[in-house]
Amino acid sequence: MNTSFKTFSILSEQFHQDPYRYFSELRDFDPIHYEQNIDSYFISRYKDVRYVLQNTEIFTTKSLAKRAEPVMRGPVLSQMKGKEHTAKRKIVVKSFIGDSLKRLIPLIKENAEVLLSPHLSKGRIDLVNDFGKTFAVYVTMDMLGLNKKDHQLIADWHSGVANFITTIQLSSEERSHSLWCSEQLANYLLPIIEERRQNPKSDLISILCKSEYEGVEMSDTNILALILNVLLAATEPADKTLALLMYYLLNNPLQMQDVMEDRSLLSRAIAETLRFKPPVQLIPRQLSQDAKIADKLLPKGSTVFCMIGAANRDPEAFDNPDTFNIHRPDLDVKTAFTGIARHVAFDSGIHNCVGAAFAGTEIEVVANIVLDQLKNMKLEESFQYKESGLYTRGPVSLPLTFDPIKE
Ligand code: 2IO
Repeated sequence: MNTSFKTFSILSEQFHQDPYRYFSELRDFDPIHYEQNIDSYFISRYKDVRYVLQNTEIFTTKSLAKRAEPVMRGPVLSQMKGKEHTAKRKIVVKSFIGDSLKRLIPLIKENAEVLLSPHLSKGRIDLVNDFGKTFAVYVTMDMLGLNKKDHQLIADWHSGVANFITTIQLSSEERSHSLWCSEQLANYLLPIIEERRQNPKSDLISILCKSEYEGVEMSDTNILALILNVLLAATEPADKTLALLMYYLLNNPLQMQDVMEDRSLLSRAIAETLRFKPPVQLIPRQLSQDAKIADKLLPKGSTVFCMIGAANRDPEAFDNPDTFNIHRPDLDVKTAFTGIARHVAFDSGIHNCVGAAFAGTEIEVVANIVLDQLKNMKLEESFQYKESGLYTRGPVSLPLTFDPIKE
């Protein structure tokens, strides 16, 4: 890349095929990479990414007004500021930690078992398309208190909405499809919000309906936006994380053996997967004033994208960053699923992921079930591994073979 900097583009097919090939040169020679056709800067060094994420007054989340609000139909948590942000974040986060999280564990288990069982006699499963994607939707629907008979509808609408947020250059057809999906979700969810206002249960939609901000209940629009926010943020990265975890364990048989012998290592393996291959690769911010990043002056209003994958592979932050190593001493499993983690897969400022602890638990529960039930699990022989996505990124498929269980 060295010689062809001027023409290098993050939007090129080569970059999309394997962004990780370019990260070290980006960090070394072009750490604030300007992408002309979308008038945006791409930040790749760990210390610059941390600096941007931690200074939300300068590097604001206003970027989401265009990127998310049209399909979220209102403000999502990460767009909020000050008192409102603190209060509403507290309401949402409660559903993802402590007793609420404990109550979700049996549901996560049941979903994993129900969705795996039809495949057990076959000896083959595509962990992404036969399992992971539906599993992610099921778990999110349970936490929201939605009826899983509608999972296919929700999955299809969710993917249209996700596409809006995670596509860097959207065609006008894609845009209108995403807006249509968002409208279908609104039509589906608004009557449920009304119903939960009358008959609240213990699910997250009911909690949002009952909660008050500044002494009044939230409006339908605000509740809807938070539901869509959770639907997207809980669903989109889950199948990717599970597939990445299994792929890198299968590729590192000694580490797989360690995990099989001591399942308490699984949370280290998940944390290392999030460092090594974060499913959310980009976090956008917008400058509220002229500001310097690594001595480069960027004008007020600029859009910057923090490159999470590149930051997590920065040798300034991690030893041997390009090695997948669940035993790495610079991985602190106690903080790995919190906003103060060393890796930046969950953001690292006030907007850090509210679902981080939940995500760690969800993946640990489902991975344990997969490892227990798919005996002698291997990657299918002819399989060519491929990832896709610039914003959220994960394996396109993960066909596995295993010893079938006789019916
Ligand atoms: C929903 C991109 C999957 C979030 C987003 C518009 C805001 C926020 C994120 C993550 C992951 C999604 N941003 N979750 O990057 O809630």
